[in-house]
Amino acid sequence: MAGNIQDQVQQAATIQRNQVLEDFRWAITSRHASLMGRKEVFMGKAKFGIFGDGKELAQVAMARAFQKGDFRAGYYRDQTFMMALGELTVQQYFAQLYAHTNVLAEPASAGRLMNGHFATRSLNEDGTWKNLTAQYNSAADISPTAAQMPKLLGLAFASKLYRNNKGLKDLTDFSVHGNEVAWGTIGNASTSEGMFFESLNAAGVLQVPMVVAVWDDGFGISVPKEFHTTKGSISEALLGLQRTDTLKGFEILRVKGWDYEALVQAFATAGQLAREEHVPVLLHVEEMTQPQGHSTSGSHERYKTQERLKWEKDWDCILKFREYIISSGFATADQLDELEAEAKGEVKRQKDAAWNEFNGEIKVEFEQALDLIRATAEKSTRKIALLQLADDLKKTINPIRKDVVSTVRKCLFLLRAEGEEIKQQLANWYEQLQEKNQDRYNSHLYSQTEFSVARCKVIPAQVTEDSPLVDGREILQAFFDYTLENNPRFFAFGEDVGNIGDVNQAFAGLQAKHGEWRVMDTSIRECTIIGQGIGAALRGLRPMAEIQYLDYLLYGIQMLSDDLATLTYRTKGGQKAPLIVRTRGHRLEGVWHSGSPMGMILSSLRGMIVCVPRNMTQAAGMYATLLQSDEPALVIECLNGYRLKEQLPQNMGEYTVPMGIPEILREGKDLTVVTYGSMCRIVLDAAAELAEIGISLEVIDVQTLLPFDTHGMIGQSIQKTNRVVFADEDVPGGGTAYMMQQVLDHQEVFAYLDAVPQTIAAQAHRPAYSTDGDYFSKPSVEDVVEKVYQIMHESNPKKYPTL
Ligand SMILES: Cc1ncc(C[n+]2csc(CCOP(=O)(O)OP(=O)(O)O)c2C)c(N)n1
Repeated sequence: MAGNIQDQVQQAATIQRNQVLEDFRWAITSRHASLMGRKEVFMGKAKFGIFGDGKELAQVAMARAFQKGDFRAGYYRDQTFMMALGELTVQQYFAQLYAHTNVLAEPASAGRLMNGHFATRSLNEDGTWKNLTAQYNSAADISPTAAQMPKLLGLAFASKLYRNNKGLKDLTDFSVHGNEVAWGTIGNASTSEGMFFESLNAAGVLQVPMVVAVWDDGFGISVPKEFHTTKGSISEALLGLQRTDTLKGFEILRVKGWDYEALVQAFATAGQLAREEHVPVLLHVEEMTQPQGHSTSGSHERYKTQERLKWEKDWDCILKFREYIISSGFATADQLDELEAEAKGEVKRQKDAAWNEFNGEIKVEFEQALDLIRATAEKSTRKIALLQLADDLKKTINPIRKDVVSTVRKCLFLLRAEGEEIKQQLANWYEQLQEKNQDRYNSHLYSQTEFSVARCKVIPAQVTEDSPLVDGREILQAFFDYTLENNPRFFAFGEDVGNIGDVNQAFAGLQAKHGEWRVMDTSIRECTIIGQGIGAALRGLRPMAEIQYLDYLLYGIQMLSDDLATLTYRTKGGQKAPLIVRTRGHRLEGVWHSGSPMGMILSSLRGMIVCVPRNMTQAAGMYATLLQSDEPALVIECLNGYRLKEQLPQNMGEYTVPMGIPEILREGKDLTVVTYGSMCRIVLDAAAELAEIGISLEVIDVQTLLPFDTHGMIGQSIQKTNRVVFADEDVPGGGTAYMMQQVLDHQEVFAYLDAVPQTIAAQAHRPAYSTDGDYFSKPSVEDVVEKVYQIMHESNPKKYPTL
């Protein structure tokens, strides 16, 4: 079958002389960038290097098949591809190697990622989208092996939606009739990861335009491919995915990494098939090499045999390319030598320019610091010590910002007892520098544009006495119905979301009403459900990915943590993926359906919004806020809340719930209980019981854990009550510890506390089954009553005698 398709594209892939020489120029340019890059690391000018040598030829071929609007999701070997596309200059390549923090010098990550992590910028500075169909696009790389695969699926899936969902036809900045191909690259060893198989299976089911090129150099660092892959060959192992005349599946192609004509042919074939017919393609590129070994961390002579090392030299793709060019009569050896010399000179020139620009910025700060320290020393009683610090700094070879800042801080520490007039200049300079460094190293964890959740309009829910009482799930159903009607970019998908409208029926009837391209079922694959959402969101859509139960978020949390939560930060605002992940948890039944692993979530998802609505009215308002913003979010609905009655707001779909603003559910004066989610009802019940014996609880629902109480409302409450308890259903030291830390660190409450702040949490083990299991595992009304009473007893044992 592959043969027929290859014949069809023969015409398109006819090799031209100028094309060949252009490809040779990129291949050899990239090779010299790798060779010089390694030297820079060994000279101490960069910390670590990982390069694309040995993989050049396939990448120039891939670049030929790649079109505007297409997306790449790949890994650290792809420099040649990025250069050949014109999306990476050699100077930018070296700027990343040095960790240049200027986004103009290093547009992929502004120095935040180690070298070989590629990305194009999808956003203008103000956070608005660029026209993605007018540019070549690369998703922002991450280091975990195979983690590019789930979002690759989503990037390809977006084309499917753009082609089939008629409501998206006006979004011409994102797609031209779904013609865009998502191109993935992955090392042969990394195909052993579960997410690789999960992504491939999903792509085969969904029939999305995804081309996966496996760069096979026979090893994964030191481990040979026989240890990685069944039959030692990923294309052999995956033959069952091959489509047939009657069954849909993958097209599987094999090609040698040194065979230029075959590579051009194979990539053209793969691209055409994926683009026109939305057939996924696996392109196994074998017999690649790694001339300098895996990375600067070690040498491959340690684990490759002499024969293998010799083979790699003899079959080096650039050597073979030269032979091909000469034997085909496209150029002579002398002409190629000349081309190579030119390319090498250009790499050196751009490398030096990158270094001078990187180093030049630091040099300015370095000189300023030295001048200021010396000037300050002249006025100071600590003159000798200060001059010594300046001298030490001066002697540093290739000084970096850390050397400068660390010295200045030592100086300011020495100057602590000196008058303002002596240290002010240095201190002011340091303060300004720290602002710049904050922007260089610590900014953009969250959106800094007008699409940030902080800027969303707050519109209260309109509920009157006449508002009907309905099941919680119907509130959500009304919200989703409204949003599907009014926001064509919005779609929802997950296990059982489509036909039955999710296991709790918040989408019941909505697939029938709005169509199969808006409300969809997926197979059971949490990791790629997240990736599918990330990829679609990277292409301008507003996906809502459902994880059926919070306990199963673990399967998807790696993608959320490594990819989604870091996206804005690691591109310094160059890309966004406003994915909403919807799930449900906290309390129901047993070990895998009652979890509330908030500590895990809070530690791993900084960079995302985390909402914990206490009921479905709040949840719908939060979704409305999130859909106005461009921030990725996790919303955890209460598993036991879908059948509880709530009043249906009149302005459904329009009202919003602000992020980071707690709500006081009950006012009180003796003690503040800070909580969220299902625990709100328990704490309110406890408050009612305690009120009967004269203890007045103030109950605060934090509503969102990230961001957390941005206006300091909890601190204000503690100023009034002087006592506080943090309560949730996580293990001890999980979500409650986080809430306590946030309040103690940021709200200056210590002076107002009359009692030790305390926590109420679940047991450390997973919850036992059934109602009794729940009672003895999770916090109960009695637990809250007794804990609060104990605190009051300690304040006033006479009034509140021992229980
Ligand atoms: C999840 C994960 N595990 C381990 C690593 C460390 N690591 C980086 S590259 C690599 C080998 C990858 O080999 P392969 O996929 O064949 O790609 P190659 O480097 O040979 O191109 C390993 C183990 C990692 N980055 N991520």
